Amino acid sequence: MPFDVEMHPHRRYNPLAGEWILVSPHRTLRPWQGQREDAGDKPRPAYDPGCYLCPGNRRAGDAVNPDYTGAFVFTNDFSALLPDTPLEGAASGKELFRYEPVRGLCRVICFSPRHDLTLPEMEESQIVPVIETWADQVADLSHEYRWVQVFENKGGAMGCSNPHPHGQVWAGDFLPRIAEQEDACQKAYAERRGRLLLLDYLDQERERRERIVEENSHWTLLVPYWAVWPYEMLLLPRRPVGHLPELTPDERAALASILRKGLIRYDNLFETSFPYSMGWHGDPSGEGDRSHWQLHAHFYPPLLRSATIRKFMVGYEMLAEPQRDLTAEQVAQKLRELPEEHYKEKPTG
Ligand code: H2U
Ligand code: ZN
Repeated sequence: MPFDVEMHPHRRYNPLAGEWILVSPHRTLRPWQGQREDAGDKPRPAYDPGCYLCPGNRRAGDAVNPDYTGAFVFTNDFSALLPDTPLEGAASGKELFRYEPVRGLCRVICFSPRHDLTLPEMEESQIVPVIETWADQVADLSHEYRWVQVFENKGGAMGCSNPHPHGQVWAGDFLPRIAEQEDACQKAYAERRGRLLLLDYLDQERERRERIVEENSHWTLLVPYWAVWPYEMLLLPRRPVGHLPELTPDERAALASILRKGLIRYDNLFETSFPYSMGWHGDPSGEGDRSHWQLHAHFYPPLLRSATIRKFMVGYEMLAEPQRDLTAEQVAQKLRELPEEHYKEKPTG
């Protein structure tokens, strides 16, 4: 029997990060057992007096949230990065004990005053202000900081402490490891080919149509060929865009739409509020040519087989390299076949 990617173990290359992953599709030939047990998603009140993100409530220290109505941003009361780290007196350490001081800041972004909503349950018109806020934060912080990481950590499975819809932004004066890898890979590709890595990739995905989950006139949402997490997705604008502030009003509206649709598919997969970490990668700020960067968002959900059965990155993955069973093509098909309407909107009885 000749080699078949749908049947035989192989490695796939991630050209964006410059990493390999192991794919073992023969392990999924056993029948699909997508059981649907209760993940403990309880209905929540629109306002929770004990929530530190709800309007009017007290946070750590003495801060009190205003009676905000749209998106609301505040400085993280427990920031991992600080703007005033002393630089004087810092050496660079010895060869085997290197360090560098870092400066930065962390903010929390509430997506809505409503405690009971999540992005896929919000209207497109309510998601647009979230996108505006992301873009404004990047525009504001990239003057001072080299890497501005906008992200959302959703669900207890991802260690998120509060179900109130919110994300974060961390800005720092250094290029973190993943940003550095993506920068180097995109730069090398652009130098070699004179084109953008992710736009070339997108063109070929749009021809093959094996891994695309959702598309509109400005955006494509797909399961990347090199996905590591079972239901990982990559979201790309179709024209060259460096970072969120460059998006036109039309592109922002189309983004709200595709985000909502894609996240509804996620929720519908196991009929649960689907946990994930998602975040934006745009061009790093600072001097130098940045034209090799293409804006994109990654979605990394931990769930594997049901609302409670997650993939663990352990053993071989921690010690050798990431591995998956389901292929990216199988997953994209599964996501495409799901209903477009949110499962909570289904008429009951
Ligand atoms: P999670 O997405 O990890 O749940 O983060 C919520 C953030 O809110 C977390 O980074 C911050 C935590 O530091 N926080 C405050 O800034 N003020 C508070 O009163 C509680 C939590
Ligand atoms: Zn709340």
